Amino acid sequence: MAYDPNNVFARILRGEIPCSKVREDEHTLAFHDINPQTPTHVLVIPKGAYVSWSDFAETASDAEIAALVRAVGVVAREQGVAEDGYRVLSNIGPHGNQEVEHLHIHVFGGRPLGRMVP
Ligand code: DGP
Repeated sequence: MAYDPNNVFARILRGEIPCSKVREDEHTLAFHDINPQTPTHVLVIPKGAYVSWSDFAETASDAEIAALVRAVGVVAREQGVAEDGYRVLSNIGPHGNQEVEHLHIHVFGGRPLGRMVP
């Protein structure tokens, strides 16, 4: 799928839309979801223009991939959910109900999350 440079997360990255920032490094940005589903609901995104995990896995540098993985773990720790546990989720493509076509990882926590279906 082609990357749309005007998707909402691209606009957040360019500073055209505000966000409630949690952390940032050279390759990633983390911010609170506008419509939180759990007490902690943070989105972690790469700064590069990737729609899906496949795009990311096949074209991102090792440094970008490492930064995204690290950012998720750091966010969980810094948001105080690492000890009790949390859930990491990416919705990809139409079957995954991806709403924003810039790769993002949801970090959910702050309460028991139950079993995920499916
Ligand atoms: P999904 O693509 O279905 O994985 O979910 C996209 C998420 O992005 C959804 O939980 C709501 C969130 N979202 C959409 N627009 C904005 C926005 O402008 N700001 C923030 N912080 N979150 C947004």
